[in-house]
Amino acid sequence: MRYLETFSTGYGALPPRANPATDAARLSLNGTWRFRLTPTADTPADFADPAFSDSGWDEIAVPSHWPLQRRDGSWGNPIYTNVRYPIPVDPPYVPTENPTGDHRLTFDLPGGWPGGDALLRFEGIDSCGRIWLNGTELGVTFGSRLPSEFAVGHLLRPTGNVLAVRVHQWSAGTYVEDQDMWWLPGIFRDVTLLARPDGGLTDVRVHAGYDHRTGLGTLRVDTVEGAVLTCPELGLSAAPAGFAIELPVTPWTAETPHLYRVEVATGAERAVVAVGFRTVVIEDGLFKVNGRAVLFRGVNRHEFDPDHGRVVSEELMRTDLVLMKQHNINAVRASHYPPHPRFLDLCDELGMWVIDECDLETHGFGENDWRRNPTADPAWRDALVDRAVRMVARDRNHPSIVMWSLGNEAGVGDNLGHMAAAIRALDDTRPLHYEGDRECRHTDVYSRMYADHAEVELIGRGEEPPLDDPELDARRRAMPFLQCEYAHAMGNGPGGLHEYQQLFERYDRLHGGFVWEWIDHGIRSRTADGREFHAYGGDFGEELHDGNFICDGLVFPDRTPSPGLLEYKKVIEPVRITEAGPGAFTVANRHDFADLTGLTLCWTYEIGGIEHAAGELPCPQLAAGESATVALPVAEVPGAGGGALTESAAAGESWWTLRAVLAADTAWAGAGHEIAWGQWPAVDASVVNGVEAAGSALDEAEAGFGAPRAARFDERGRLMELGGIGLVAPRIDLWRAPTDNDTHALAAQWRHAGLHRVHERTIDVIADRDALLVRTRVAPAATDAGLLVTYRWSEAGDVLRLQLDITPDGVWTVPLPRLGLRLGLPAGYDQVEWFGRGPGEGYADTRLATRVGRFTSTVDAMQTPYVYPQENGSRLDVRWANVTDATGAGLRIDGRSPFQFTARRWTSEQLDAARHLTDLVPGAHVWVNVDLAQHGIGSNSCGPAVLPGHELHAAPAAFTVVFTPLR
Ligand code: IPT
Repeated sequence: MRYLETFSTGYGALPPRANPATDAARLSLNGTWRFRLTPTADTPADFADPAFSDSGWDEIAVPSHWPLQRRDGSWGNPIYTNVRYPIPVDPPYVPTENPTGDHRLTFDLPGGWPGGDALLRFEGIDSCGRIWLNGTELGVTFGSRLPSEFAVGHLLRPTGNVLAVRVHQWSAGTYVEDQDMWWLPGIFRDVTLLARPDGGLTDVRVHAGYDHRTGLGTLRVDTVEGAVLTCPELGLSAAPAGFAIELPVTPWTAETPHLYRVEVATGAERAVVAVGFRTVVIEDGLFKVNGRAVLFRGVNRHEFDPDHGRVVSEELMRTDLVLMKQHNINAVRASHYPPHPRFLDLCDELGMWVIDECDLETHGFGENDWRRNPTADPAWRDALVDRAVRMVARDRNHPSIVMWSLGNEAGVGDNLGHMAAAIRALDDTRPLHYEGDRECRHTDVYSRMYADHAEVELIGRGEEPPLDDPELDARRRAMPFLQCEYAHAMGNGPGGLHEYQQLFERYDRLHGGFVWEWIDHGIRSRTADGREFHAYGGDFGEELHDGNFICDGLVFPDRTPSPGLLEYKKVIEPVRITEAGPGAFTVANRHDFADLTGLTLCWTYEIGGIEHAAGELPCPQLAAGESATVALPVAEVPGAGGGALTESAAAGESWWTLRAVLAADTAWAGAGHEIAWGQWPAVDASVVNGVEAAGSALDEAEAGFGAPRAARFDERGRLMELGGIGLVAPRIDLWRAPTDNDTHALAAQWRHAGLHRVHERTIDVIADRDALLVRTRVAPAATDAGLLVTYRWSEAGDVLRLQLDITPDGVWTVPLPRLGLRLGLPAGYDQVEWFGRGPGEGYADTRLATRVGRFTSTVDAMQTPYVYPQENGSRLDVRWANVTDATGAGLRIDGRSPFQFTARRWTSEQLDAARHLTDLVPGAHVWVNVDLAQHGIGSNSCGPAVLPGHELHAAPAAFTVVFTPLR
């Protein structure tokens, strides 16, 4: 059997270990290497010979994935499949067509390089590498996201060393690396040469526990005999390693990531390890750190760079963590493989709970009824245990890691038990996670993915349906619960986050979850005419692919936060600020550990969206879990006292907004960064608001319908012009470009019902002194379901009022995407100002991050650039909106009740037809939707559909809008 088609662990590598930063010499071998791509695995390995001439070869960057190094496809292309293997399922065999990248580097040792032992360390080769140094074979490595080290001291020369690495895209390892991501071969993580001084530190194993009852930490560092520990901050000076030392410490938590720099030294080598003291236990069915239950406000993070794939720079890793911290995220599941080791250092430093997951997924065997699943096949046992051991040996010194995960979607089988036993033998201080086994045979926590709200609630109550085996059932029922994946963040969404969070906060057993997922893996590409877009599955001509399912993150490929991330930030905010009766508000500290030192409260009082008064208040100093009621600064706000209707309030809705911001810079955000906020009306919004004001002005002006003045209608009663602006007449609109969460099934129902092609039949047009009455029936072909619509137009001067009455006719069996009006304005009307929710988009079940205020934007800026074009950009609870040109001329739209507003340069049908953002071409109009409502969003692309309260169904509706030309 060829070496790449064996169930083995590879050969030649040294036992795994941690790789702490030490003062021993090291040489990065990253850089420009020579490269040759061959179509099969069997080209003679001539290049391993130092005498071989690679002068005719191309150059390649290491680390890299070769298909992304040449974007013309000449080095192959990325392939995206979610579950299915892109190769026949025939383990351990792989196709004869097996792109094989030969990598070659000639290097000299730097001056002063010590003789003696040295290691060559590869942090990651995808999927199988065979390695030679100076003509001698070192071995073969599997485990793409795991390190391998080889002893090379005896082979090194001062100059002209030749390192040759053959990398196969497909190998036996492919069968256990079926994660939902691009298939991308290459030496994609660092390559380093490490000098190993005689008498140096071979491995360093840190144990650092914390007893919350005594405030004492326990430190033990296991390493080579004779090593000593020094840490001035802990008062340690040359203390012998290998013994437990008890001493008072500041503990480490993700919220308060206190690290001690401990030097571990022998005469020959010194390392500095970042030590965080914390103890993780499962107690009383709760997941506790340092004695307190923790709530995961987490995300699943794949490593991704839109240009380089899974080659991620340290800068990008920090960017990810800083963005997460800035958005109140406190936990990362390393989905679905151990991340680049630097990432974990940064998690220790910035504070993040981490689930470190083994590089194991065999999801595609599920397509074949799990026949020959590696998890259950004894032939794979050693290879899988090897993966688990390499993960733990590399990562166990990190305080940020609070759980080990056996892998993802690998079915069930005995090998999981062998992995679990191996992990426990190496580290019994962290609970084990694996979602794929409902019986939780090998785990310490109960984990699910995409369980809907109802199931999560049952589990919260401990009332989940029993397992067949009563013993296993009792065991599982005593476990803490988490959702290792939930709230599928594909495209517009996820909806329903708030409802999940309410459950997580209500039931102690629920420890929160990890949104799927952090980033859209769109690959930056260009159209033939040079316009940039992000590619997804199918864009590279793959014979099998899963389309844009690869774009399901909270940040866009360029790491711009999506509205979903802003919503998540608000939903999980660790401080909650709410109204507490007249003149007061409550601040609740929902951290698990941190107090509120370091936060300031900023307040504003706005009338009609315009700041009337503002100031700062000290934040009450609350311990985790405490809350306090604070008086509003009413005295500082002229006219805000007491909730009575005052003169200033009568000028428009008045709102209090209270924001908790950082008082000083932190490692991840500057002073002033907003953590949490609350907002509420100062007086009953229904009593006083701009809507009423506008409506009554019209009423007072004795609306009528006489000789057409500012408005011009055609013979069918369609509004063609207002105040000199030519319009595409307002008409009833039911369609939205389906979102990813509207799913193929729902969108198919909508299309089947014909909601994207409704026609409007004029029943009659009656003009009298008071009004122009237009009655129509709106309906698609082939169905008897329709809507009976009455438009009642009345005018006062320039002001035009429309009262709409809508009554369903026939039998409606599908929810409506939207219900409202669509009109077209000439393209120059592209500036928007509104009073309502903003600044960003919102939908019925994704509305928490929006606040009431007055906002200005442009039609272009109001589009949300989801990688796959779909409904986006709606603004909620809009009282009025001005759509104008650069001079301020245009149209004002007032709603008698708040409406949902969308403006874009293309129609919903064009948006629906587009496959990439570059397909969207501005036309002659700005299309405005004034909606009574839209159907909610949900997360049904891989999770629950829209919750019943956020569905939109055909029902009798009435709606009044007022149009005013602006000049
Ligand atoms: C789940 C996978 O674990 C994850 O990798 C990703 O594919 C996600 O789905 C969907 O984006 S598995 C699914 C069958 C629930």
